[in-house]
Formats: sequence, C-alpha cells, structure tokens
Amino acid sequence: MRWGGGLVGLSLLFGLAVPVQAAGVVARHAWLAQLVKQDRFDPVWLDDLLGEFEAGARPRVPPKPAVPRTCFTTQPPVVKAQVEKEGRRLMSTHKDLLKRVEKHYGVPAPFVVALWGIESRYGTDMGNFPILKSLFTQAVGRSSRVPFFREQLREFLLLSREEGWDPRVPKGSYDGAIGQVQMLPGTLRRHAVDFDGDGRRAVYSSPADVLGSIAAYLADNGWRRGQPYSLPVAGKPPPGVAVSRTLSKMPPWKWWRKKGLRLAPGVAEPPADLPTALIKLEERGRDRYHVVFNNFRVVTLWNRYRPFAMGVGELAARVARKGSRE
Ligand SMILES: [Ca+2]
Repeated sequence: MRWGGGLVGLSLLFGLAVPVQAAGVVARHAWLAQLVKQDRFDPVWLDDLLGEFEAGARPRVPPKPAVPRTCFTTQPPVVKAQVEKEGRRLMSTHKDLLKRVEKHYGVPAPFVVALWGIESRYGTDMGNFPILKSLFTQAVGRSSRVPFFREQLREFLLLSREEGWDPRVPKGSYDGAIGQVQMLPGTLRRHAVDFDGDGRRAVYSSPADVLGSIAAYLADNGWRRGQPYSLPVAGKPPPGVAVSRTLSKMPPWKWWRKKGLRLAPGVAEPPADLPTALIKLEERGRDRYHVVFNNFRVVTLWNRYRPFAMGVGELAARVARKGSRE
C-alpha cells in the first residue's frame, strides 16, 4: 500500500485535485510534497520508497533493559570490566590511528574510545531497526516528537543521497541513531568525517571514520585540549552551595573555593580561573559530587543526561590505565 494510497499521494505531490482526506493524512502529504520541492527528491522515487510502510505500522520496540546500555555509571561491575577490557585492547589495536585523531582534533584517545564503547560496544551493537522504517513511521505518527522525526527523516534521505546509500539498507536504533557512532542523521551530516580519505563517511565499517567522527563532533562543539574533565569533591558541598542548574555559564573555580568547596584529598587543584560547575550523581542510595569543566559540558551536548557524561569520563579513565597507552 502506498502512503495514503499511491495515486492520492502522487496527485498531491503534483498539485492535482484531491478527494476529501483526514486532516492528518493531508498534513502528511503536504510535508512529503514539501520534501520533494525543498530538496528535489523525485516524487515517484519517494512514493515508491515510503509506500511499503503503512502509517501506524511501527516497528516492534523491545522492552527497555533495566540498566540503559548508554549509561556506563550504572552498569553492573561485571559489564564495566568487560567494556573496559575491550576498550583497552582497542586502544592498543588502533594506537597509531588514535594518535592521529588526537593530534588533529585535540581529543584524547580514551575519550574517543569511551564514547565508541558506550554508544555501540565498539561497533558490535549498532541497533537492528531499519532506519527508514523507524523514522518514517514515527514521522507520520501522532506523538509530540513528529516534527523531530520528520526533520531526521529528511536528514536521513539527504545523507543517503550524499553518501550513495540505498536508504532501505541502513539499520540502527529505534530513534534513528546510525552506525558505530550512533549519531542521528542530522548530527551525522553535520559532524561525521571521512578520516581515512576514501571519499565516504563509513560510520558502519571504517575505524578511522568512526573514531575521527567522534572526535570531530567533540572538537566542533568546543572541546579544549589539556583541560580536566571532572574532579571529585570532598564529601558534601558546604551549606548554601548548590548544584549547578546549567552548564552553559560556569563561574571560575576560585569562586567555588571562596564558597568553601573542597576537592577530595590528593586531587590536584584546577587553574583558579577555569570555568567550573558542580554536579551531583545519585548512585545506589549514595550521593557523589563532582566539579566538572568545559569538556564535560561538550559531552552533555552529545547526550544531555549528566550521568552519561560522567560514565564517559569513568570509562575513559579506565581504558587509559597502565598498559593501555604506549
Ligand atoms: Ca572514509
């Protein structure tokens, strides 16, 4: 079945008279017609491509695991140990490549490898949903996220055209995250790079493109070389010192010091003028406090959930342990 019936769909695309339709269907057709006009997609090709998906026939979503895979801080210790071990092995396997990535983008190898491990288990778990079907069925659904999925579907079609992909082929997450980097199509179009220079951004298969793209995203979003990521606070913050609500405006570290905030024993002080935020992590009934800096903020642009960024820092520290570098 074509979307809304092939002839009706095409008649709309070509601006012909249309029978009375449900408002939602008309809106959907208007959106597809706009895609054709705006991005010069062939209407017959588009109709053929999307026609097999019936509106509302969503891909079956498996139940969510108790521990989200992308939150390293909450993974069971045995899983953490496995991810760390594999990460350290890959740090060694890709040592030369990671050096080039670090030199070019200024992002240390352990952070690049940590994001790779957390997002796709180093490329072994990229999601099994056909991206086109996932995005289309959610783009014509009824949820408040319809505009988001419409935009991502458009980005996916553009990306497929640019990269020479058959849009029917790529698989990924239910939300449309693609490849070993698990970036959404729009993010991928803006930030992914062809780091091995073969003319394609092979985020499914090329370690150079995968690692380069992760570092490029971080660099594009303001990663700074040589700055600390997060440091543990001694105990609880003093009374009257609140956790930062935003990471977009950070006072300097000396401001926090003046308020009485202290780092855990043995932790080296950051530069006094370094912009600093205070975060709290609730873990197994215990609150932990950390001060975090610009590069932590950059990772919250990748995933705004603060424990995600904390997990990236934790895994980066683990894979960087003795024996993993040089
Ligand atoms: Ca490439």
